Parts: sequence; structure tokens; C-alpha cells
Amino acid sequence: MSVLPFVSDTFDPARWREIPGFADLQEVTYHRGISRGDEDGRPAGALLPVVRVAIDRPDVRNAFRPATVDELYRVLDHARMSGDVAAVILTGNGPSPKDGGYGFCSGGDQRIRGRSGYQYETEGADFSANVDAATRQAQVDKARAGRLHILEVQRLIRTMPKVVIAAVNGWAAGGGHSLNVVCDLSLASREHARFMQTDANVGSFDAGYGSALLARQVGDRRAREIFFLARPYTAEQAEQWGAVNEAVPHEKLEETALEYARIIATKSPQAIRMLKFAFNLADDGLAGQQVFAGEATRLAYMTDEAVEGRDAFLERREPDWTPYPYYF
Ligand code: S0N
Repeated sequence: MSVLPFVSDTFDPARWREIPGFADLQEVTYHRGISRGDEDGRPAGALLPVVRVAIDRPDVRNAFRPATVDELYRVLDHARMSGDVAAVILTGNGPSPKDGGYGFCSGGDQRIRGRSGYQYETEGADFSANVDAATRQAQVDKARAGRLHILEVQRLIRTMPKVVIAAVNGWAAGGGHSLNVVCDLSLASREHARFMQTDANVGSFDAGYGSALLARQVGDRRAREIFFLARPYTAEQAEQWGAVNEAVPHEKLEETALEYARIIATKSPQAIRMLKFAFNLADDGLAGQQVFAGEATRLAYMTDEAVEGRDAFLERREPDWTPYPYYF
């Protein structure tokens, strides 16, 4: 078996393998869990029904730029469509080789934020600290208009029929704070996870899931405090306030996330996705109803009654509904 390159001090290479077809990733890493041999009857080396998705820009606390978001979307969508994956762990690689700092995600990369959103860089652009703002702007690809496509990732996390678990290994700031909010479950490194909603510091605002769902999780007053004051808070505070499920020792972060995922994978897949969509429904309005209803329709298609409707059409006859009661 090939030796995996170092990606994070929370990453146990014995627990993961690379996923074929994703060797070209530059901004994120994508791994599939493998069994130690004592897990739910799976032999050692067997695939676990869990994937690990991590932003891989530790030098900037895992800030995302458009290319990062494109890759995030691509791997999350692959996870969504993988029939043998029950749960996704979302985390950040690190610590930074430059200064040893930890980032889960520090939100949108402010160096490439333009007037209409986040912009793609041209090939070989230099965005290092030596480059001034005007030169940086001259290096963005004007043919590819800016947009806030992290919101598409948020919607994918929210609507995929699997549980997404944030493993917050370091700073969750700005749009990274919102990514934690939108995940179904969250674990935080007691030593290194730190939270700060900096949007208002930099003239940006997540007026969607990032604020509304936060208020659901921690209460309205606390959510307003977190956004209006933009003060940092710790893993322990996040746990007390309900912004994360558990604060755990740093070295146990991914092991605990895997344990959560493993337990989820012992449950009925249908029950888990119906529950996820049920939790979302009221807050997501008609879009939430549509996701829930899609599952309801899929289940209805499995009934004899629905089969009778289809067959009657194909056989050019009137459907016979008499075996199907109006009340159960
Ligand atoms: C995360 C913080 C608190 C970490 O502080 P620390 O540990 O002291 O490290 P630093 O020395 O500050 O950082 C290390 C290096 O990383 C660079 N860096 C960090 N964050 C970013 C970033 N977001 N963009 C670009 N670079 C970043 C530092 O510059 C430093 O580099 P060097 O070593 O070269 O100096 C601290 O870093 C911090 O506060 N970061 C900024 C957090 C922030 O304000 N993020 C942006 C907030 N806004 C969004 O994320 C918008 C999200 C979005 O897309 C959106 C979503 C929904 C609706 C609307 C929007 C919208 O855009 O409006």
C-alpha cells in the first residue's frame, strides 16, 4: 500500500486511502476511510462508509478562493453520489508549515475579493505579501466573473442525503465559521479550535444559513453577539453554547469524528436522510419541502399503488385503486 503524504497532525494515514480519480486536486484533499479490522465486522483494510474532505491551504488558515470552492464542490458532490458513503468529515489540513498556526477555514480569501465577489486568478498569478492591491487586481481573470459560490457548497452540505460532520481543527472564521454552522454535527479541537465571525470586520455578511442557523444553534442573543462583536470564542465556549456537539482533545479529533460516522453508518440510511431533511424542512421553506418531498415521492414509487398508476397508463386502461384504502 502506498504511503500517504502528510496532510494534517489530526490525520492518521493508517485510517485513510486516496480516492481514485482525484489525483489532480490542488486545494483540497479527499480520502476514504479504511477499517482497522475491529469495526462492525469489517476486515482490516476494508472500506469504511465515510470520506474525509479537507481544505488544503494551511498557510492562510485554509481560506478559500474560487478554485478551492470548485474542488470542495466537486468532492462533496462525489460523496453525495457515492451509494456506499454514509457520512462526510469536513476539516482543514495543517498546521501551517509557515508559522504552526491551525485553521479549519478562515473564509473567503480576501486577496482576491473583488467588487462582485471572489475572482479567479490568472495562471501563475503572484498573490504573495509583496504584491500590492492594484497588482493583485490586475492578475485576476476578468473573463470569469466573481461570485459567492461558497453558498453553493453550503446548499450541497445542507441538502446531501448524508450526515456532514465538521472536525474543527483550528480557526473557523468568517465564511469558515459559516461552514461549521451549516454542517449537521460538529466536533472541535479543545486546544486549537477557535471561532470568530469576522464578516462584519471585512464588510461582508452571511445573511443566510451562517447567521439564521447559528441563531437556531446558540440562541438569538448569542448569535447577534457573535456577529456584531466579532469576538473570538473557544472550543469550550462553542460546546457550552451549542455551536459544536463536543470539544475533544486535539489528537482525538478525527478519531472521534470517525466514531460518530461509524455509529451513523450502523443506522437505517433512509431513516437518517429523512431525519436530516426533516430537521431542515421548516428553516429551508419550500426548498426544504421540495427536498423532503423528493424522498417521499421516491418512497411512494415503491408502493403497489403507485405501480398500479404507472401500469394502467402503459396498458392503456383505467387504474384500479380499490385495493388501496383512503385511511390507514
Ligand atoms: C483566522 C484568523 C483569526 C487567524 O489569525 P492568526 O492565527 O493570528 O493568523 P494570521 O497571521 O492572521 O493569518 C495567517 C496567514 O493567513 C492569512 N489569512 C488568514 N485568513 C485569510 C483570509 N480570509 N484571506 C486571506 N488571507 C488570510 C493571513 O493574511 C496570514 O498571511 P501572511 O502570513 O502572509 O501574513 C485571522 O487570520 C483572520 O481574522 N482572518 C480573516 C478572517 C476573515 O475575515 N475572513 C473573511 C470573512 N468573509 C468571508 O469569509 C466571506 C464568505 C463568503 O464568501 C460569503 C458567504 C455568504 C454570504 C456572503 C459572503 C461574502 O463574501 O460576502
